Amino acid sequence: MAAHSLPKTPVTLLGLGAMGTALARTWLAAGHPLTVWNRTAARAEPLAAEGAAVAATAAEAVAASPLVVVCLLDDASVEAALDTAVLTGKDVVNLTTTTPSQARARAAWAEARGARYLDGGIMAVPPTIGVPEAGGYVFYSGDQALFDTHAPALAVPAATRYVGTDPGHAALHDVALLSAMYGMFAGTAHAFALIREEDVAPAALAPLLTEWLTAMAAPHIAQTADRLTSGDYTTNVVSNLGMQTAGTPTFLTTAADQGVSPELLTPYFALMRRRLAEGDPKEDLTGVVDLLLR
Ligand code: FVH
Repeated sequence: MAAHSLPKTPVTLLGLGAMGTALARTWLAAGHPLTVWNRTAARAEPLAAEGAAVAATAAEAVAASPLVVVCLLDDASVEAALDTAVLTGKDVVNLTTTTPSQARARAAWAEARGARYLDGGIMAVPPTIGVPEAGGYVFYSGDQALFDTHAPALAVPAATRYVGTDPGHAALHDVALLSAMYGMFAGTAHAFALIREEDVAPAALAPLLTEWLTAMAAPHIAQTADRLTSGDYTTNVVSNLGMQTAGTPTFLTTAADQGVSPELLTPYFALMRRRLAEGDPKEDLTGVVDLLLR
């Protein structure tokens, strides 16, 4: 039998919020028998019309399929939903955003109930689910045999990236990337605030910001990783810590002159000053990473 005509793995999905509904539609479109459950039953109605079986309870939904995907609000809602379900022999894939320690505890919790467990961190938003060209993907970590068994079904909504057997590592990667994203959002908020009262259109600044951040990001990230690996923070430094710290009053004074709060910049500048006081002015900014670990 050709691979494309093999029977598709039945999937149970708990959670029909914005993300769960997007996931559900991709499995239905790919021909997977799909059973869904949602706390608020009305949210399942459109999917029933599209071919999903709707379970009355989470326990009934879990019983319906070997592969149980959970996409709920938070870890507490996962525990509430799975509380009375029989997990023995099930493959549980939890795509709910949690902390790494919650993911590890949830893995132990599921395994103690006889399930295999895989955790996931979704690096996509609902409109990009089922749209491969949008570039979204899901980090997975935990039981590798489960991942290997269900890789084709898991790849239906978005590309997959397996990051190891530690069930906390998908969440760790997810939170690391999103934390970096919020730092970038903070910088762009400050930049837009600086021009807000001037005769500079936000739409004119936007492409300049995009171009600059894109040009800076790749070399900065790669060099930081190389220096953290080698422990050498001073060789071939282009813009050193001493020079950059000396420049910080320019940014703070400009913010004050523009009537902009410096509160998004000052934490990072304080770390630069501390590193300069304790370290070597010829370093780059990598030493800030070490300061954060104290
Ligand atoms: N939407 C996004 O942009 C992001 C993209 C990255 C990944 N996140 C995470 O995905 C999880 C689900 O997010 P969502 O967008 O589907 O969230 P909501 O639309 O708010 O739906 C929440 C669902 O959770 C159910 N729920 C909440 N509390 C409970 C509970 N105590 N017991 C059972 N179910 C619960 C809720 O049910 P209802 O309110 O419809 O009855 C929804 O099904 C999330 O971890 C994101 O961080 C999304």
